[in-house]
Amino acid sequence: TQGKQIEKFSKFLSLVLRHAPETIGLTLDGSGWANVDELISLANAHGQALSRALVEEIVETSDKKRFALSADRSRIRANQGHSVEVDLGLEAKEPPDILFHGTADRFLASILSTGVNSQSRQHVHLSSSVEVARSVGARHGRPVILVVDAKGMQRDGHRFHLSENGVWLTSAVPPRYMRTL
Ligand code: HQG
Repeated sequence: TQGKQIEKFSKFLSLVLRHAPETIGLTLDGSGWANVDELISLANAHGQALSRALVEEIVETSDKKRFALSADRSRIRANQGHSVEVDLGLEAKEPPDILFHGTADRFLASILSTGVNSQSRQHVHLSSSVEVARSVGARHGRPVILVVDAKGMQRDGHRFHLSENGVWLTSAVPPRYMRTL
């Protein structure tokens, strides 16, 4: 179905725009942008029937607004979630007093001892909503919600950024700033 196609190509875009552009020979610029025409022709050359119409539809319909087009629509990038090193150019921003991180119960002991680390990604992902945090955690197993003292972290010099699609990003959350919900 149409929806399944969109989901398949959305995952493909996440792969090449966040993690492994080299799988199709794509290069991202320092801010994470790829040329849309180049992306489409490289995808086509690698057996992916991506088209301009599909790209535009994915950008517009993505539930999480994962991708953004440049103003002239010639370039595309992922709004967050990168493991490749890019500078999204996000300003530091004052976070709400508390933020939430959703994880799986099997990670809890490790997180409580070493903190939330960004693992393969550039940042730890935090949410202002418990529901969103729960669904992020559920991707990994039985969800557990951590309440993060974002205000305290900021006071102590940790920096926060808000992605274009509403995800709060920071480098790491040390154990002393968190408790389970
Ligand atoms: C865990 C989705 C053990 C961490 C979502 C998480 C998000 C530790 C996992 C975005 C740990 C990494 C990111 C430690 C962290 N010991 N486990 N010390 N520190 N972890 O996928 O936050 O749908 O890289 O809790 O909406 O789950 O892809 O991060 O469970 O915004 O657009 O290690 O991905 O967006 O997992 O998800 P991930 P995440 P998309």
